[in-house]
Amino acid sequence: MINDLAEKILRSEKAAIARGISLVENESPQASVLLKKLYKNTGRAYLVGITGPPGAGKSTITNSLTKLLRAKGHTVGVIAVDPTSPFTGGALLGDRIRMQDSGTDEEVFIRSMATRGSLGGLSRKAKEACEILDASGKEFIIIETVGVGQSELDIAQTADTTIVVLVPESGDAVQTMKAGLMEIGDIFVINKSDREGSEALGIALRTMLHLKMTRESDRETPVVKTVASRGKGIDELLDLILRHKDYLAQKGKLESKRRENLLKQINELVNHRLEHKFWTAEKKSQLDEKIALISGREITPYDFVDGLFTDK
Ligand SMILES: Nc1nc2c(ncn2[C@@H]2O[C@H](COP(=O)(O)OP(=O)(O)O)[C@@H](O)[C@H]2O)c(=O)[nH]1
Ligand SMILES: [Mg+2]
Repeated sequence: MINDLAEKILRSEKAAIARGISLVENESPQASVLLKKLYKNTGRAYLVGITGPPGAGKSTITNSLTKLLRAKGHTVGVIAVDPTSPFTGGALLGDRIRMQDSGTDEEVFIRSMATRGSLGGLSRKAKEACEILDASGKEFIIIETVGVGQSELDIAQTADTTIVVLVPESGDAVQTMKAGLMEIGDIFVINKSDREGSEALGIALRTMLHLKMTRESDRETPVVKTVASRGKGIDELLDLILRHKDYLAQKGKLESKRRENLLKQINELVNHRLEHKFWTAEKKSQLDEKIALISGREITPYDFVDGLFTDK
């Protein structure tokens, strides 16, 4: 059955891709069987991460970018991770694209993943969903995440090219720096540049990026202004993505970036498995039993954990 599903995913059948991602999302034991079968067919897609504050226009940009890539004959997969609006966020994106022209397009696959369990789990699942899309032959995979927490930043960072979307009203550039977005952006987008303040944001951003460049990189991080709702600046954005792709390839950086991501992924898998194995029903009930005493300062958390590790 999984063999059959894998075959269909490799043939890029939409229903099979959807089923595969559901297995991943539900942490079905079959998910890892599937991922193992698909693995040798992955590594071919180019991953683009789009992150930034809620409402910055990430979905609108993803939508326009998808259409543009399709117009140029590329196949596209989209994973929208939106913990801030578990029920509508991603669905809106799907609907919007469906309402336009990608709904019946066999070469586009869009999926939103909401937080059901932990965010950490979500980051792992999003990456696994990307592997499925990759194996299905999508040339470009866009991952949209809200840039507000560590997990979201992790997801964004697994991309080959990470785009940070800012808007004039999202506050000043300093706030962006605090949120850790400055470090992860390969390309910065000032969206809603039809609004006041985009000039000032552009200047502040370029100044900070220039300082960053002189410190650590041989490449100046580009800033592009867009009005995504009118499709303005998206051509330029795609051009910058492709240029970054070339830059990574030429400098041998794509390979090292991906290897680093693999190491991270392996580490996450190990941690996940250890944690799962460690927390037996018995240990969980011990915790339930003792938590009141620990919080009442009668037992220290250190002694309690020592006990968990010595018990057998
Ligand atoms: N004025 C203006 N509105 C925009 C622009 N891009 C997107 N929007 C609107 O901003 C809102 C949030 O966009 P969305 O793509 O859902 O943001 P996300 O939360 O970052 O995914 C929507 O109502 C969009 O139509 C833009 O360039 N200018
Ligand atoms: Mg969105």
